[in-house]
This record gives sequence, C-alpha cells and structure tokens, in this order.
Amino acid sequence: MRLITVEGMTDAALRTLESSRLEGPALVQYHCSDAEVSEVASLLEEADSAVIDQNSCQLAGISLAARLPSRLAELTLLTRSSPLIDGLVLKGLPRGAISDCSTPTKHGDDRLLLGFEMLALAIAMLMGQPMSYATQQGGRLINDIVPLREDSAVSNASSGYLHTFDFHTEDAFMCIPPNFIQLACVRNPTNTPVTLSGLSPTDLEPDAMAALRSPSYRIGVNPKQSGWGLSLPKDPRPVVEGPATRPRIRYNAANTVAVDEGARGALAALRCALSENSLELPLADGDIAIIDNHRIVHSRSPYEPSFAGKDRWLLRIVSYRDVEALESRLDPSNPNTLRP
Ligand SMILES: O=C(O)CCC(=O)C(=O)O
Ligand SMILES: [Fe+2]
Repeated sequence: MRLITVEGMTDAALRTLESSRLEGPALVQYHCSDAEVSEVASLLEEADSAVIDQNSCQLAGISLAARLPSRLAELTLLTRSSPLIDGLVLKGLPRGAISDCSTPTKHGDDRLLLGFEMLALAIAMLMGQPMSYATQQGGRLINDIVPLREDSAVSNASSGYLHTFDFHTEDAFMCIPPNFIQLACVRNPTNTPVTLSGLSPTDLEPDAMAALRSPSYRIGVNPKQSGWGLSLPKDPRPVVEGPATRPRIRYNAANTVAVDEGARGALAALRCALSENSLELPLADGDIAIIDNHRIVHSRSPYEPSFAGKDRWLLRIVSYRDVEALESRLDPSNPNTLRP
C-alpha cells in the first residue's frame, strides 16, 4: 500500500502515482485548505438547519455535491476514474452540528440527517450511486459504525468492539459487492485506525496467483448480513480477478473457504501478503476516506469504548458504479435499496 500526500490534481502528483504504479494500491491524501474548510462549513450550516430525512436525502445530497469546493470534487472524480488511484483521504473537513451529538447506541433509528452526513453522501454520489441494504441498519443509506454493547462479543462486525474485524472486501459474499466504501469520521477518541491492504502484481508466486484466480472459493455471509444467506453466488468463484498489473480482490479473511488443498495454500499466502502490505490509516475527526472496494481490503482492531456518549463514530456509505447490474436485487418500492 502506498500513501501519497498531494496538494491537488497536479502533474507532479500524477507522475509520482504513475511511476510507482506497480507497487500496489495507492491511497491519495489531501489536507483541506482553510478556505475549503470555511466554504464547507457554510454548506454544513445550511444542511444542518434543513429538515432532511431518508426520503429527501438523495436530492439534498445532489444539491450539496454540486456546490462542493472544486478541488475536493476534482480529487473525488479523479479517484473514481483513474486506475492510478485506489482511494482518497480528505483530511480536516468541518463536521458542523454532528460534532455535538452523542454517538448513537443503536442501529437504524429514524433520526433526521445532519450536514456532515449530507457531505459524506454528496461525496459518495460523485463516486457512484450510494445504495442501502434492506437487511442492514433499518435500510438507512448512511450507516453508523459505532460500538454496541449487545454486539461486544461478535467478531467480524463493525459494532463488535472487543474483537478484530479481520481483512475483508465490503460485502464480499454478494454476487456484486459495492465498488466503493466510504468512511467518514465523526469522532475517534481511541485513535483506532482502519487498516488497509492490497496486492501488488508481484506479491505472490505464480502458482498461488493462478490458484487465487481460479473459481475455487466460497465466501460466507457476515454475521450482520445473515439475511443474504440464500442469495450467495451458486458456484465457487475466484478471490483475485482483473489485469495482472492491477489485481482486484474479493475476500473475507473470516469466512472464505477454499475447495481444495492447493486453493487453501494460496489463501494462506494471500493472508501473509496482505498482512505484510498493511497500512494503518488513523482517521481523525472530519476525515473522509473513500476506498476502492475491489482493490483495497480493510480491517479494524479491537478497542475500548466508554459508553459515555463520545465513542468512536464513523459514517459508512457504499456506492456502485453500475446500478443496472443490480436490477434483480432492487427493492421495487425504493430504487436505492438492495434486498436479498
Ligand atoms: O470500524 C472500522 O474502522 C471499519 C469497520 C468496517 O469494516 C465497516 O464498517 O465496514
Ligand atoms: Fe467493512
């Protein structure tokens, strides 16, 4: 994994990305300027005082996306379109009114949406079509990644804080996983990073790579998405796909099962490579990370919440490049919701 700090979409930045192209996925990091912070702060103020709910958030998100500071929009669109960039971290955005709210203690309540949530949604809209899952957090488009007491002992769940959430592609078990996952940091008092990793073309021996590219793996559902259990791909599938110089991964360390011994050995080699290539991304208040979900896997270590209202709180939004491919899963009464 490479983390490359840029000052904008400059030729020098693109040359750096091009020259290190074969060294594995590239994450671009940009620190917002004071002028951008104050521009976004006034957009947030407006959105914070508007009444925005699950039904009106699509239009409100589009209207905010159209008014984003140009450099932020350019970097986001470049991340969507350039094969040289696999993720973007926008650092130091303002949070508006959400910074005074307590961290939610349950999933899927029907509270109104605040400015920072709309900012996250606007950026996700530039990346593709944000979609929600009928099976997750009450079908909300913007999920709360928070510790939940009742899930403390659940491993491989974002709310299961006592356990590691091991490396995974978001919703890897689905026939069509989302293209991008976005994590927007409301607060992170324990400085618990999201750990990222990916593959460069030369990380694995040719035999292991060939096994990972063969249709020899089944991925089970996550504990929090058990509703999809009957809608998994029927046949085993590859874990690695795409061009040799830019491999794509569909993987979940917790529940990827290989059909034979050779495929199992390759999976162990993949696990080693991912752990060697890992990069800790410490998300601070107001940071927004966009991750190409086919190029970069993510994980989270255990952490200790205090349940006094100010625990770690990220917003998660997934987006898809191609909604038509999802047709059979669209909820007829809500075209931005997917169901098993
Ligand atoms: O809590 C995190 O840093 C990441 C959690 C996660 O994997 C997710 O929300 O999909
Ligand atoms: Fe995840």
